[in-house]
Amino acid sequence: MADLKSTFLNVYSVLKSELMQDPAFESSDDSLNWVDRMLDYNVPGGKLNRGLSVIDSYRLLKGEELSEEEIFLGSALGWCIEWLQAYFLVLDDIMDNSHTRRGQPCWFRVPKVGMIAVNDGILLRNHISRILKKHFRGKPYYVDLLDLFNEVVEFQTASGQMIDLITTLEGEKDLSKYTLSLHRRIVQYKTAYYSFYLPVGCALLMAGENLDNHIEVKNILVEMGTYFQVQDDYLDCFGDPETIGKIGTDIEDFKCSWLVVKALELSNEEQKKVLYENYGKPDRANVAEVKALYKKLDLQGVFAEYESKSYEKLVASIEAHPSKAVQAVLKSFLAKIYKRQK
Ligand code: GPP
Ligand code: MG
Ligand code: MG
Ligand code: MG
Repeated sequence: MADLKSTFLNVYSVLKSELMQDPAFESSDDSLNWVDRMLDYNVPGGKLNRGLSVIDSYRLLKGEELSEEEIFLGSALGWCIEWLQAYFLVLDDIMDNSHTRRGQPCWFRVPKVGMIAVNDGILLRNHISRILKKHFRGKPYYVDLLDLFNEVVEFQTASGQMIDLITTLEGEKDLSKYTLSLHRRIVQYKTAYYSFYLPVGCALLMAGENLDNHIEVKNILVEMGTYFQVQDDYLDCFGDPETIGKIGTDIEDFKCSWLVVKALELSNEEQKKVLYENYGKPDRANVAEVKALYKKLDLQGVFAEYESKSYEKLVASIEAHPSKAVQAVLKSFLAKIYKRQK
């Protein structure tokens, strides 16, 4: 595993230098330095789960060890997902007015970056197309790969992000709209497709599969992605910022988080009043009131219950799948996120 990770990291350096020598743009020293720094700051510093899982899944689907060429291609695709993640996070942090990410200031908060980060997001997105073109143009699954990245996943994520954002609009803030079904809709679209379906979809395409034949796999992965975003919502409030590398902003931002939905479900009239008066305000004191109520309602216990129930359900639907190779792919994903602290 450590070896796979170092191979994977080597591929990052290869892709980065290819992008910096892209003949479609005559770069200067200044632009090279900017791109170099921007990429190192935003692309490789995460857990790399999404990226590494492409190679893992590809190997499991193939049922034998991969050749060097296959490892390179699987890694390149894995990096495309990490690039996509970097693109989303750079922009998400601006939209969520966040402060830190992966243990450092959000890119737009770095001196002299500011709103150049918006253009960097666009560049990161374009890098993906450049990588795909350079390494996959000749493959029979190239068109399906482009379709998967562009039309399916990017469109769905941006649509999910849109609902996540418009529910928090000033003047339209309304806690009574925050239900489990709205939460589900948001997180499926903004997180599950790109974080869970995309890596496996890439591996399936590399293994020569037709994605239309794997709807059940997609459903299970979307379910897993939903569970993953519930964990993210939980960690936003109850996680250790040192460990998760970011400081939560969901309460201040009036987000339709799983925690506020559960709190609304469990509150009596008086407690609801506390939520209505304090949720979505920037002051520390308001945030503290909300957090105290979450603790009083034992949302930690409610989450622990949800976590084990989701796990059992996911294992049951994975074990119902006819292919042992697919089961192995899905189980390895689940093992990576079950009870995660970051
Ligand atoms: C995670 O939401 C969702 C994304 C990162 C998708 C962003 C999509 C765009 C089109 C920009 P989050 O805000 O809860 O994540 P975090 O807690 O990591 O900030
Ligand atoms: Mg967000
Ligand atoms: Mg965010
Ligand atoms: Mg979050």
